[in-house]
Amino acid sequence: MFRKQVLEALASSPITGCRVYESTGSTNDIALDWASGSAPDSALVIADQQTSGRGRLKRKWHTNPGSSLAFSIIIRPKVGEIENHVRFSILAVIAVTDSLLKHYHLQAEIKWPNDVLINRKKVCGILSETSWYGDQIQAIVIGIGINVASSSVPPVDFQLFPATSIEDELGKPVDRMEVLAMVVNSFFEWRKSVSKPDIFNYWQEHLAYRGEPVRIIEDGKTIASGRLSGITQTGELELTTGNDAKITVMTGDVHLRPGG
Ligand code: BT5
Repeated sequence: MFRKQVLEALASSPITGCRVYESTGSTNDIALDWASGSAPDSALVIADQQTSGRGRLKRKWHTNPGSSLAFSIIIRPKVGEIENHVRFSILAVIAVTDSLLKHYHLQAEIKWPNDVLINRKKVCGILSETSWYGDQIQAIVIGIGINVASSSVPPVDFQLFPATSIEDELGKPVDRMEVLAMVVNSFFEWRKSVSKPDIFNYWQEHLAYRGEPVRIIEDGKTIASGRLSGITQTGELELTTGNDAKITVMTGDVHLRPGG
């Protein structure tokens, strides 16, 4: 049933190959393994349930059956994309945000670097991983987890940051497969702009907490604080500190939190 629904939803998308699981450990693990072999560019791995879904830095990602989307897109970057390979996770966060804004008119925002929030609660997380063959990129795997129905939201003690689902925010049922098709199609549309500044403009315009006080946490300690002023053209977060100095923060083991 799940397989049939997925294949129907993706029938007119640019997906070139698809592995569908009722339940698996992590779609990123399957995709990385497939990418080390014969996976074509634009292949996709999806599961109804993940038993060891992964977040960044060994954190866990919760995927309940029948209520979430958990999928990984495999990209074999072409000339012009290789030098911009780090931007593929930005394409994913934009694809999700844009779909929620345009189709459901939800106030979706991007929490740097690549979470999607609705009403300041996390609805989607992205885990991008690159596999290398020597110094050549073999593939980029972009894992996307989206909470669609209410039952996809993990228990409060599992949440690092308040979480929500599309249905909770919309107040009505949503077709999971419609969300899948929209996000996948949007991702491939945005892929055409991977080398253009448009993606940074979009990222910046939809950035959560812009102009507001934030703290940057690393290993549980505040390493920087200030007003969030934006994103640089290389994707670093820019803060303005109390004495009007600008500081930038690189993606890494850092967490953004509201508050002065
Ligand atoms: C992420 O990590 O947000 C990236 C999540 C990527 C998940 C996708 S699903 C398909 C693919 N296959 C995988 O195995 N992974 C990818 P991070 O920023 O580290 O956030 C992880 C934290 O979010 C956890 O420590 C929890 O506190 C919280 N969390 C876990 N599951 C959640 C959920 N369903 N909704 C909201 N928050 C969640």
